[in-house]
Amino acid sequence: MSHTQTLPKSLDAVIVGAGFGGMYMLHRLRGLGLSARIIEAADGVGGTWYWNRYPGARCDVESMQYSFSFDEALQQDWTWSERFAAQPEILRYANHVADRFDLRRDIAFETRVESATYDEATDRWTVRTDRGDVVSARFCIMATGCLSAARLPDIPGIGDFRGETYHTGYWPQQKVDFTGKRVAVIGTGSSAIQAIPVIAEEAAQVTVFQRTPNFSIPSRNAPMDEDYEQSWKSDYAAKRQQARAMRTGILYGINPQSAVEVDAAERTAEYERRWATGGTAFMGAYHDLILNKASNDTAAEFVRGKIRALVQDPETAEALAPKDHPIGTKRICVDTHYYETYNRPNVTLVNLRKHPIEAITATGIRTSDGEREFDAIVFATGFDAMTGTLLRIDIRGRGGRSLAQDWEHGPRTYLGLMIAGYPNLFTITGPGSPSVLSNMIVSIEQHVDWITGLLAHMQARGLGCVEATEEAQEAWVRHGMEVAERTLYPSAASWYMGANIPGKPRVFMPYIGGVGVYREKCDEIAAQGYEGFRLA
Ligand code: FAD
Ligand code: N01
Repeated sequence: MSHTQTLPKSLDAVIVGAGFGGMYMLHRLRGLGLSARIIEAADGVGGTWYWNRYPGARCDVESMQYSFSFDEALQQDWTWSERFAAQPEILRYANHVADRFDLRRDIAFETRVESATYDEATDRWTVRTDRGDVVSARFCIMATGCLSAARLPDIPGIGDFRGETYHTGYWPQQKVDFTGKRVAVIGTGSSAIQAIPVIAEEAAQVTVFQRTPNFSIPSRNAPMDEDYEQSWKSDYAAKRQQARAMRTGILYGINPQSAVEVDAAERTAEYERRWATGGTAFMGAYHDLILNKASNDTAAEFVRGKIRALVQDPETAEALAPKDHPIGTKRICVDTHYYETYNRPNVTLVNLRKHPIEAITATGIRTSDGEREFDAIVFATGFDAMTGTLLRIDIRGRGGRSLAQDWEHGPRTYLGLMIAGYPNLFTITGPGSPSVLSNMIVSIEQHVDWITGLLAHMQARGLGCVEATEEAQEAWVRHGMEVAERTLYPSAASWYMGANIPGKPRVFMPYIGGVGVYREKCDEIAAQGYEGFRLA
């Protein structure tokens, strides 16, 4: 379905977003015999992997795990070319899924949902789009993504620059050619850390504007090893099952020991081993790295030592070595030659802690130590995460209450799946669920399967309305906060805490209890007749 075809006036379900979440939801709703359409702002499927086409964009969950598990033939047929897949390959995979399951005929592309309003009299949602569609649906499923509201910083003069500007999260479809150009990169989060080494190979000069350094682990990416691929494919069902029980939904070894229980030599050997293996499994070196500051310090110091060894200029190395947050409490980055890139003659780091940005000008960027001229500026400045995309839609629940007001002091959900006062509205990987702390395809499948189970339960009993109770929601929000406070996470000014957006409430948004534990909780609630939900 393209945007030129009109959306039906009435449907069982509207799904917003055609990333992995929306696509799988559509597939499952069809299985229930429900009429459903996806409404998607982009002109293609893939969500994150459609929008984030910046150089170096790549997954940091291994390809064998960052893929759908719901269809055995799909997981057997698809072949990944690298240990960690790059964005173009993941986008091809998303398109393959759309074609294989014939999803496109039910997707309205290039159409943005502007509002969703619940009507108590009819028990239905009215969804309005920027193309003037008005669709009535019993269920409204937000598969809008946690990292899909890209954000430009509030830097004075940002509109004055006359050269090229890019945001990593809205990268053009055509290749951007930086050959011979002077390029500024603002930001040093995961996106920047992936993009900088690749841009530096092409551009004449790259100047990185860093406010806060991040910890990054080498990916050790490599072409897919056929034996490794086979070891997964021959045992996919069991391996997926094990992954679903893990804290992050990723199957890797987590050492049950505490980092402070072992002696320094043993600890260093373990960190060296994980550093050599590469990837986020580094954080599994000891089970308590995110729980105990003393343990965390040992891992953080190990990585700082690596940075000092990799970066030749001592002042640059020191500026790149994070000291303001425990390792892992901001999303750990995974790179290919990031730190080494600063040894190139065409790459310069500007430490904004010493010399803050004062303004963007017509020709460049002015900091407190002077102005530098550029041909292009890359904003790798991140997202209004978890709540941003939802709150860009005017969502109205019972009695006209607005989600923006209800979440004024931070998001409140039951299980990250539903919101009290908003019947029949679901949020896939919403705040209050493990979501961004996990392999998100595992979390997406779990949410979609759970919602499908609930809708089947309702169908079987002739029920038309489900809503989270205020009491269940309050208890879940409290539990989420208690669990977060037992960890080191709240001590970092991260986007998990809303800290990257001026004025955003500082609340730890995802659920840190673990993917396996959370799944059990959701299943238990379902088994008890959907405890905490009102069904009618
Ligand atoms: P998305 O893929 O974000 O899709 C949401 C869709 O909703 C988008 O297409 C958007 O256009 C659409 N949409 C939003 N609002 C509206 C609206 N109002 N109207 C119409 N359409 C709308 N996760 C991992 O687990 N491992 C990784 O290695 C990893 N790497 C990442 C790298 C990058 C650069 C980024 C940004 C994220 C990464 N993630 C990673 C997280 C990633 O977002 C998820 O893995 C997953 O792709 C999310 O799928 P989704 O369907 O939930 O959301
Ligand atoms: O965004 P970020 P991202 N002046 O918010 C800086 C996923 N992802 O797009 O920390 C100067 O992490 C900001 O500085 P500071 C992953 O979940 C995964 O990189 O606020 N600088 C920071 O350095 C990730 O966590 C992969 O001081 C400013 C940067 O911009 C999430 O997406 C790859 C500024 C933003 O970093 C977001 O990552 C890519 C200003 N005014 C993304 N404003 C994988 O590899 C902001 N910054 C899996």
